[in-house]
Amino acid sequence: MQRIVGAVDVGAYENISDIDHDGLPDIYETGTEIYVSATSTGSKPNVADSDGDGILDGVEVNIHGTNPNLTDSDADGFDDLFEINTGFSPISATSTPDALSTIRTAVEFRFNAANGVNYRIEGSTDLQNWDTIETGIIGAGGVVTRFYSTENQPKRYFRVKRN
Ligand SMILES: [Ca+2]
Ligand SMILES: [Ca+2]
Ligand SMILES: [Ca+2]
Ligand SMILES: [Ca+2]
Repeated sequence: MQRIVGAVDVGAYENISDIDHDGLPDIYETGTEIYVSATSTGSKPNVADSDGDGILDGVEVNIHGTNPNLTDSDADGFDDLFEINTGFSPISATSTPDALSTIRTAVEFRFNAANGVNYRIEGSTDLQNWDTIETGIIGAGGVVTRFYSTENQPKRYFRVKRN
């Protein structure tokens, strides 16, 4: 069979062992915990996510270019996965998530609670079905205030009941 010089010879990889199924051949995973190159990664051949940062060794090496032995490849104080998920570079210390802050409006829920009375707060998405959000609130003859984040929060209706 004629070989094509300069192209990936898929046939050569068909029988290469990847025990932990992380996308890196065992022979590339040297287990030294020191990354040298994509074919000498320092990662563990029997652990799919050597540094435990939530990204497979092969995905770190071949897709993100991050270090499979370090949770924070660029040492900027944020883990690789968090940087990737927030759109920052995990391999550039000048691209760092603490440059970003956001403002989000929360719900402030207030009710007047009588002295010594036990209240519970319920929430609903549809005004039909109500779930208990907090129970055992003992009134002190004044206003009770709660703040609820609106992030990933489908409940837009709140009410209070005496227990
Ligand atoms: Ca591995
Ligand atoms: Ca990893
Ligand atoms: Ca990593
Ligand atoms: Ca980082």
